[in-house]
Amino acid sequence: SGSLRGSQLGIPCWFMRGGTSRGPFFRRADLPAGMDTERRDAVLLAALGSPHPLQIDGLGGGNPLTSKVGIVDVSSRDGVDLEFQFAQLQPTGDTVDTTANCGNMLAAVVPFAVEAGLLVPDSDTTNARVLTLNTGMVADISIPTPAGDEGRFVEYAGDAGIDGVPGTAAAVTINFLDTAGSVCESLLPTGSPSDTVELDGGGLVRVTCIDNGQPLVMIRAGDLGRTGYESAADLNRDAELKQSLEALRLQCGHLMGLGDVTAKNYPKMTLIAPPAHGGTITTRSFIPHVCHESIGVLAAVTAATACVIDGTVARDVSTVTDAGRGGDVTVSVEHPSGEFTVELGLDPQDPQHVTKSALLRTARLIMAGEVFVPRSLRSTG
Ligand code: NQM
Repeated sequence: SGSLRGSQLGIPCWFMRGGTSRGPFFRRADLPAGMDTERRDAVLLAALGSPHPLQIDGLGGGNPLTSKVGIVDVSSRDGVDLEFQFAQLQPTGDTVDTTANCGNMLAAVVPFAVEAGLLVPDSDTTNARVLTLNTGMVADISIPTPAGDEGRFVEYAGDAGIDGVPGTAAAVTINFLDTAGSVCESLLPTGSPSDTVELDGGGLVRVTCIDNGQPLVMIRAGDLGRTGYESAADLNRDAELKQSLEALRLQCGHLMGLGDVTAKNYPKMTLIAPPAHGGTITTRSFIPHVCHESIGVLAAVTAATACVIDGTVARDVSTVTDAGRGGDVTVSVEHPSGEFTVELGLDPQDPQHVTKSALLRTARLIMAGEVFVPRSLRSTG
């Protein structure tokens, strides 16, 4: 669907911030027929203006965090309200990757669904169960939907703050059910909580390969001659570090059963160090070639999970104590612009087993209308 304007096709689009990410959201039915992925990808690349470092001809913001797309539809599956497909584009690449998760864009899914008429709120709080099609992950999400003069609406204003976003906004609460092994086969895809791998310049380094919603390779920053407290900008200028991380990433991709990850956006390379501001652990997350200004949602869940598992490189670096284990554990994951709090639910019978996680995000509708792409991309049905 969409409107024609000369050589351009307008597609209904809601431009949203979800957590510390931003991008256009679409109803699945508004995109090319049958989700013909080639045509869909051409539409998404045109909408964002990729590839171009500034994405000058589209909606992208010149950073992987602002090169994201959400596609949403109601679900006909039992117990599921909405289906979400996340697409990661790149400023300078022409790839559209729908294989991994994004918990930040996920935070905008329920607000979007209300805005776009996919979900009609009937009480002050709207709860929805969202299936992320990328990996089959399920989350229960709630947002405030108070009654106004013209019916219920999404309340974006509130007093919840998340580091990496200015000001405060209404809380979007996200409860993940089991997220172990999203893109990987299991939580610890190498079969071990830590592995020793080779550095490109020679020498060995201990890493933890883990996936509790996002595949990560965790490394003690000190083992690479860094502190882990550097700014994202400083790390982004550190070409030598980036080269070592990329060599490790390609090696670990194979160890994690992911094959050749050259063109993949994961695993995310995560430098860790003891907390510096009263949190549980410090992180610097590469996604995977650019250092994140904060940390991804599922990257934070996965990093937090590593803090409670014996034998990981994170366990000893973190301040999680045995005393706190057995029930729920609160992990404060420090990152370049603050911290990210994750509540982990542990199996009382097996405190090494994380069964669920909860966290808070915010979201906002920035613009609603049509995004224009070349008419030649119109579906022929
Ligand atoms: O890990 C960036 C983000 C993300 C992904 C990335 C995310 C997540 O901050 O759930 O949210 O890791 O590429 O949006």
